[in-house]
Amino acid sequence: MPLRPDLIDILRDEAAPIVILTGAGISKESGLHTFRDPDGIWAKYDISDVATPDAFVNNPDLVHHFYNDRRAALLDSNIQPNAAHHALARLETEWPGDVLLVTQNIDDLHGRAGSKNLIHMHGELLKIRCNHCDLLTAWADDLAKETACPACGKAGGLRPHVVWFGEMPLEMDRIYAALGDCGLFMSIGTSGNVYPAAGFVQVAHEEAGAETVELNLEPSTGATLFDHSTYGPATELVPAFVD
Ligand code: BV8
Repeated sequence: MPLRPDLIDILRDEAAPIVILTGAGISKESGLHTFRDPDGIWAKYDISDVATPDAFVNNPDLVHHFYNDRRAALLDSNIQPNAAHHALARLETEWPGDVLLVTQNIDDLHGRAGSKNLIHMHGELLKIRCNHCDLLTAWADDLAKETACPACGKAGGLRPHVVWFGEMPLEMDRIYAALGDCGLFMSIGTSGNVYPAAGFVQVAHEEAGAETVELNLEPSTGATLFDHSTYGPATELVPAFVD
């Protein structure tokens, strides 16, 4: 069922805490690829070759190449936050209650748009970390080619700061605490295929009794789990929702 405008007014009057989950669809109109659409990243690469801990052990050069290509795409000057990213940054400043933005995206477009209360649950493309000493630092072309960590000196541990399949997503305690206390949960631009993110709607519904809203180009895998849904491009739906 579509979201009733008076529901948002009621939630605003209550200063209801909001948790927003975003996925690759919100960055599509900025020019970045999604994963599971026909022209998506997983149509060109096999997940098991590039996005698992085993892939990095078996072929680190391919994994570095995969993420370096995506860094180059993200750093293209044509790639900028779009109207949906900006609208969510506005929501954070204008909403009377807490707004937590949880993104599965490893791009930096939410941050560039001005969102501050932001969790990158699957990591950040423009950071690199050391498996040996947990050094977390900004990615740099020469650093990625180093074999030794500049902090601990050990070789072979520098890896993209991303959460691969089989690894624990980041800041889960903080995310579940916010889900258990929210009045509104929104899911934007995600196909609902990857857990634990795909299960957040049920946590918000069952533990917090939250209203749940899906904004996406098309019904996601878990579309029936949402109380309300609206379908179309994020650059239209999200500003319309916020403003
Ligand atoms: C974990 C790396 C334990 C970073 C990514 C069975 C077997 C084996 C494993 C599992 C299993 N069941 C569950 C699992 C666990 C597994 C999993 O979910 N597998 C799936 C495939 C079944 N999950 C994990 O391993 C996770 N870790 O579970 O740890 C645990 C247990 C309990 C509690 C906590 C932890 C780790 C998952 C991390 C995966 N990392 N990638 C990278 O290289 O980017 S996943 C990858 O998918 C990306 O990170 C991406 O963010 C994520 C989600 O994809 P979406 O963002 O949804 O993108 P997608 O293309 O799918 O959809 C885009 C949507 O946008 C579409 O619906 C489209 O219609 C829409 N759209 C398009 N254009 C627009 C639009 N919408 C609006 N406007 C538009 N213009």
